[in-house]
Amino acid sequence: MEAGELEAEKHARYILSVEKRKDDLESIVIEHLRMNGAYWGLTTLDLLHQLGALDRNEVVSWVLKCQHESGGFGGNVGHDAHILYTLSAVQVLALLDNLDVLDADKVSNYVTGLQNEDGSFSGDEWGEIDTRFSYCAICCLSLLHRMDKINVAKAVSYVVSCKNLDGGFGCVPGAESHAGQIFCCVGALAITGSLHHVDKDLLGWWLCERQVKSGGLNGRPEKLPDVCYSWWVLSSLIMIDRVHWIDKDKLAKFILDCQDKEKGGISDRPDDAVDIFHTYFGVAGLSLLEYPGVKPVDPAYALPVETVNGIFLEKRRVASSQ
Ligand code: GRG
Repeated sequence: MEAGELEAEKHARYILSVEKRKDDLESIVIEHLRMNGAYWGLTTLDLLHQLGALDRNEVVSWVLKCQHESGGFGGNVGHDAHILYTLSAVQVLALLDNLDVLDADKVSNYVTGLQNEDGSFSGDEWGEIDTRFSYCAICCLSLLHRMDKINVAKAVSYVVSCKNLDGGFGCVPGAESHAGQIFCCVGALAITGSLHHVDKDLLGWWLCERQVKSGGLNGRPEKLPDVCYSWWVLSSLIMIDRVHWIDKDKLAKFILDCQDKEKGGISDRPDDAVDIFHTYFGVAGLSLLEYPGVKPVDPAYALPVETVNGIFLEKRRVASSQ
């Protein structure tokens, strides 16, 4: 793979420009989920070795302004708390090596309060249940070293109850397998050391069938390919050790074909309009493909490997010095 084909600097400049152009359509469209946008944008910058361009203190103080008394975070200042934004806030602070600014017990109490009797998680106080929220809760608590605050056995058994006969997973028991939900379920099982519940050959087969002629991946049968599935499918294949079942060069080419080579940014499919979500998942997909010049990303935590190592190796160091 040729390092020169990825327009790394232009993508970094595009990410920084979305942040600056607050009145532009793209900024307005993501206004209510700015915390997710911050996670996508900052992780992209870091994977491209460009995080230095950013005022870290400004980001950390904005993240803290989005926190509620409950311990959860909103998508922006003054917006309601939700587990989706709470995970993004924790990920952003982890990325900036600033998790210490958080009261980890307060955040974990919010997450713990969202676990239901059957082990599932609600996204917020209104109660919608989805395996996305199981992943968010488990990932968040793991990064905060507070996994003991939930009933892990029940959380795992709920995720397993969403497994289908095709080996995939859906958002609730009986729901259709979808690559995004598969990432959430496999990620939750990987983080909790429960991957033995996955039929790796069966799921690996379903996932590698997501690759279409152009080299891109779709999220379920008969659907169009989309750059974001480079992340959802590939990370899952890596976690179950079946990534060699797809054509990696063809996928890398598909992602590179979705770049705006002039202005930067990556779109869902070639020649479509770019956005920050697809720019992140395109770059993260290339990272999973070990594309030259892109930092390695952890397939379960969706953070740079060096960030994840910093969090878990540091904990081991502190524990062994006590
Ligand atoms: C930390 C990476 C990370 C994620 C946090 C929110 C979340 C956990 C995961 C979301 C997983 C998910 C459901 C992804 C799919 C997103 C998507 C493109 C959905 C589109 O669905 P359809 O049905 O599209 O509109 P298709 O491609 O099926 O036509």
